[in-house]
Amino acid sequence: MRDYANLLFEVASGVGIITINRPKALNALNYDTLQELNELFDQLAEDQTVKTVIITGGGEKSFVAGADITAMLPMSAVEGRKWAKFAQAVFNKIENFPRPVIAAINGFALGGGCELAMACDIRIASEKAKFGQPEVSLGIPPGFGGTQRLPRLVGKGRAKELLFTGDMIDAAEAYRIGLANQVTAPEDLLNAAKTMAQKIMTRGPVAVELCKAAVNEGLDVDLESGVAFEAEVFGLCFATADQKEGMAAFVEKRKAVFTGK
Ligand code: CO8
Repeated sequence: MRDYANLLFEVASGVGIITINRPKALNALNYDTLQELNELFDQLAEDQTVKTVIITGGGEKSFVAGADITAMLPMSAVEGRKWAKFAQAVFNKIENFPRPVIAAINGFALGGGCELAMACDIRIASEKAKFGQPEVSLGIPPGFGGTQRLPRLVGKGRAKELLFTGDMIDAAEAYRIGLANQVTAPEDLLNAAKTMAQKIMTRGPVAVELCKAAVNEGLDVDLESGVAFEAEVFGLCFATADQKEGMAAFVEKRKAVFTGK
C-alpha cells in the first residue's frame, strides 16, 4: 500500500483504519483526498485480509468539515457537476464495498463529511461530534448524496428540516433521530468502533456481505423485489461452508469458526 498525502492507513487485527488527515483544513475533502480514498478502496476490495474498515478524522476537532470550499469557490457549473459526480462515485463505492465500513465520527461531520459518514454502514459518534448539511448557507444544495441518504436514514421530514435550515446537531440528537448508531466518550471512540468491527468479524462473513447487499439493493426497489432478492441470497448461503459450520456449531453447542467460504 503506497503512502498517501491526505490519508493515514493502518491494519490492526483484520480491521483497516483510514484516517482522513488534513487537520489544518478540518479534513475538508479536496479532489486529491477523494482520489486517494477512491484508490484505497479499490485496493482494499482486492485485499481479503482486511475484513472491516473504519473511517475516522485526523486531529481533535473534525471528522470531515465538508467538501473543500476554497476549491469549490471558482468552479463553473460543468466543473461543479463533474466534482459532485466524482465524489458520488467514490461514496457509492464505499456504500457498496463488500465488507462492513464503520464511520468513527470524532468531531465535525458537515456537508460532504456528513455525506461520507452516511455512505458508511454504521456511524459511531463521539460526544463531541456535530452533524449537519450546511450547504444552503453557501448557496448550494448537498452534492455528495446528502439529499438522498439523509431522508433514507432519518425520514423525509427531519431530513428536510436539516437540509433547509443547515442547522448543526450534536451527537445526542443524531443518535435520537437515527443518524448515529452509538455515542461514546471521545477517548473511547476508536475502541468502540474496533469492538463493533471485531464482533461483526466473528459472524459469518458471507452472510454479513449478503446482508449488506440485500439492505442496499432492497432500499432502491419495491418491497416485493427486495424480498425476492433476499430469498436469492438466503438460498445462496446454503451453498457455503459457513452455513454448515454455523448451524453445526449451534447443534453441537460450540462457537462457530467461519472461513468465509
Ligand atoms: N473547506 C475548506 N476549508 C475549511 C472547511 C471546508 N469545508 N472547513 C473548515 N476549513 C478550514 C478553515 O477555513 C480554517 O482554515 P484557516 O485556518 O486557514 O483559516 C480551518 O479549516 C479551521 O476552521 P475554522 O477556523 O473555521 O474553525 P472553527 O472551529 O472556527 O469552525 C466549523 C469550525 C464550524 C466547522 C467551520 O470551519 C465551518 O463552518 N466550516 C465549513 C463547514 C461547511 O460549510 N461544510 C460544508 C461544505 S460544502 C459541502 O460539503 C458540499 C458538498 C457537495 C458539493 C457539491 C459539489 C459541487
